[in-house]
Amino acid sequence: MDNQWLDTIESASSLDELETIRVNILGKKGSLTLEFAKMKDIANEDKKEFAKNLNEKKGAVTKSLEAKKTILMAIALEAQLKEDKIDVTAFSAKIQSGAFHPVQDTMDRVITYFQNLNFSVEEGPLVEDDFHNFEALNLPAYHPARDMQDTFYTKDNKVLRTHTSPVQIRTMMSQKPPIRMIAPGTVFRKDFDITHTPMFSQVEGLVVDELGTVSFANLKHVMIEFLQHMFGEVEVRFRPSFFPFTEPSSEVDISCVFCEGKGCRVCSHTGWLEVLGCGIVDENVFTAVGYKNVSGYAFGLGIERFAMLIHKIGDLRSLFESDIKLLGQFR
Ligand code: 2NM
Repeated sequence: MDNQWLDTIESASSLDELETIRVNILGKKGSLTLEFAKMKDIANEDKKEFAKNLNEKKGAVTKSLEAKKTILMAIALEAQLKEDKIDVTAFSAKIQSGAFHPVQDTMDRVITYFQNLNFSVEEGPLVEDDFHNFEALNLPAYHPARDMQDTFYTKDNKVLRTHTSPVQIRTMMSQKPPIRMIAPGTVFRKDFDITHTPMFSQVEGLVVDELGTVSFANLKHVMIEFLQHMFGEVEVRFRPSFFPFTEPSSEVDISCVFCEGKGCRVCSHTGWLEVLGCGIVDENVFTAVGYKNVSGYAFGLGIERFAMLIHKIGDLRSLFESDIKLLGQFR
């Protein structure tokens, strides 16, 4: 087919040039468009043949334009990719990324660990009444153990909870056994020195099931697995202790994470660090919440202490100063 336009299209060496060619052929005043305008001068009996011929040419031109465009685009892309090579050694603007606060990070890790063991996460009020914070926990009025808790009182004789145990009381009073729960949250004690802040974070846990099904051996196993998850390959030891709400009770130590048990200033040259308290729930607690024929274990720990041991932070105060320079180190 005699089609001079095809040669012109074939000669295009860039997309811009091809577009100019397209307009020159198919635009309002394009050469092919003008050919169509000649139709009116063609004798009626020749019109059909003329139109058929032009349409064929137009079809070939359109196809050729498309084909050429595809080729030129591929060439342009190739050229751009060569041009756009990234210099990975070039300096770039510093990006400031955020970090979780070590207390929040530690809290999240403890919560996630117990959620994966099917413990529910329960919450309760920060301002508590005497019953939930003390009475139901086997700490009757004038019990000497109440002095252990340096309590903040409100004017209407409520307390800022001194532990999260009132959440366990509320959960037991609103749910039937079995219970597998943790209570994470803020607690308050009138205690302010180099190792104590009046506000801090705790996680306490509680498991209750039919009488005889929950043992101290179960508690030991869960505590050992948990502590080795949090601190790595540490030794764990249980010392007999006392809490009003558990009997028997135990304090739990891990081998010192600073000196690996050899003895250093942090562990007072004992090789051991105390990290949590636990025990078998005292029958008086179950009586207070109306539970019968059950047994259970409970445990409690301070999140700031955990965070300090995990991140090797020497001074408790640095966890409360919100100093970005310091917190940025715990990314
Ligand atoms: C601890 C240590 C030992 C504890 C006991 C209870 C409850 F409500 F079940 F009686 N909740 N938490 C407990 C036991 C807490 O913290 C050092």
